[in-house]
Formats: sequence, C-alpha cells, structure tokens
Amino acid sequence: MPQTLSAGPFKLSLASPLVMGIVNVTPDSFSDGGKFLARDDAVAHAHKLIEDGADVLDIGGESTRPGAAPACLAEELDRVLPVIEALVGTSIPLSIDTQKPEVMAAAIRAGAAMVNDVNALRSEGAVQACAASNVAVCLMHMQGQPRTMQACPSYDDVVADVAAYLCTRATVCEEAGITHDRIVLDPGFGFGKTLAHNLALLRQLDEIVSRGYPVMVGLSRKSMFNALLGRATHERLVPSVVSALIAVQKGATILRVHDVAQTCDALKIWAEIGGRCA
Ligand code: PT1
Repeated sequence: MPQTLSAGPFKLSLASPLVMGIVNVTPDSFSDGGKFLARDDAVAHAHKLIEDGADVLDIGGESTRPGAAPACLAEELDRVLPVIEALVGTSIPLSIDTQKPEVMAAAIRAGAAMVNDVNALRSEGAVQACAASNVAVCLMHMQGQPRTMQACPSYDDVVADVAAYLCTRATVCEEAGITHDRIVLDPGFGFGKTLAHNLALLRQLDEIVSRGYPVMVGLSRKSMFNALLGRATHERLVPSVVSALIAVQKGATILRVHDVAQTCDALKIWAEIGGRCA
C-alpha cells in the first residue's frame, strides 16, 4: 500500500522509504561560542545531511534522551527558530522536534512542514496548534518522561499497548481535523522501554504498520545497542543501519537517523534487489 504523506506544501511519496536527518540545536558545553556557534553548526550540519541524501530534516532544541531535563520555552525557541529560518528556503521539508505547542506554532509560522512530538501532541494546545495548519504530525509513544522513563518500564503487552495508544492519539488528531494523510506513528524506541521491549517492537513492527498509518522509527545510535552489544555511542553505526533496514523490511517508511549517507547506501542496495518500492 504505497502512501503519500501530506506535509505543508509537500506531498511526500512513501513508495520508497524516506530518510529524516537529525539536526540537534543544543549548545555544546565544551565550546565557548555559545548559542551562535550552536546555530551555525546546526545549519552547516543540515546542509551536509541534505548533500548526503536526507529527504527531511528534523530540527530539535530539547534533548529527550534518557535522563535529560526539559528545556524552557524561551531557550528552545531561541535555539530552533533561527535554524528553521536559515533552512526553510532549501528544497526539502523541515520537521520540528518539540513537545511545546508554542514552539510548534512558531516553527509552523517560520515554514516547518512537519511536527515531530515524542509526547504525541498530549500537551495542552498541541493538537490545536497542528490542526490550525496543514503540517504533517508524527505521534510517538513514550512511557513516562525523559528524565525518569528508564527507571522501570512496564507493559502488559508492549506491542499491543503501544499500537493501541498510537491509534487513540491518531483518532484524537483526526477528530480535531488533522487528516489521515498527515499522520505518522512512531513506537518510540528507547522511550520508557527495556531492551526486551525494544526488541519486541522491532520484531513485531508489522503489527503497528498494519494499523494503516505510515510508521517512522528512531533507532539511531540508541543505548539499546549498548545493552545488546556493549557498544559505546560512536560504535553504533553498523547496528543502527542494520536495525533501520530491518524496520524497513517490516514496513517502516521514515527513518530518523544521524548517519544519512550510510542509511541511504543500505536503502539503495535494498531497492536494487527489489525492496518494496513499486
Ligand atoms: C524517536 C526520537 C525522536 N528519538 C521520534 N522523535 C529522539 N519521532 C528524539 C537512548 O536510549 O525515536 N522518534 N526524537 C532521541 N531520543 C532518545 C531516546 C535518544 C533514547 C537516545 C535514547 O540512547
């Protein structure tokens, strides 16, 4: 079932998987350049990811990795808006990775075509902020909050629970006027999940795909590869690319990754041997 994702002015074909490149705009505590350097770095990195073959860029100003503390609104706006403004003229759609409705609204005004929310638009006003425009939305499953979510994740049946939650959130969005062709679901690898939970979600990703919405996955460099393989962050390229390809074989159509060039290589091989593209 080849689908099209409607994201602002873009109609994105999902007949072959899309690669979403990650652009983090969080200040590097080791540099003296402060926020201007972080901005310039982010914009330069974004151009590199486009050159490497990214189909979409995901711009985020708040870390959501395990243990991370929330960013304040002014800080987050100050990080992401100049980067969106600098990139909005480029050829590919921009996604804003945020949980805050105010950041969503400002990013949409600046030209973002997609909202990627690890909180699945549960913040007060988030659904409305997206419904008021024609952006695509990615609804991700998370148990708990980033700061404490890995303390003791627990599910009756992780795949069934995550699928049911995502469908409920999609229904809320559709009732608010966000049409089906603007909605993407994401099981949220690493967000309140043990290694066994993450592996069950990857093994049975087709069950989430079968709900009829495009599925995005973010596996890139995550600590599940440390739990499984004992690999430090900089040693997770191969596991990340391999897992992304497994996700694609199970029906994922958007891959949120750091390593765009290598992921595109994997997809090229897969397409050449007849991966589901027709
Ligand atoms: C994701 C995702 C995201 N991940 C979507 N957005 C992050 N839609 C940010 C670890 O275990 O998967 N999907 N936005 C990054 N978050 C994490 C979580 C980073 C866990 C690292 C880990 O190492």
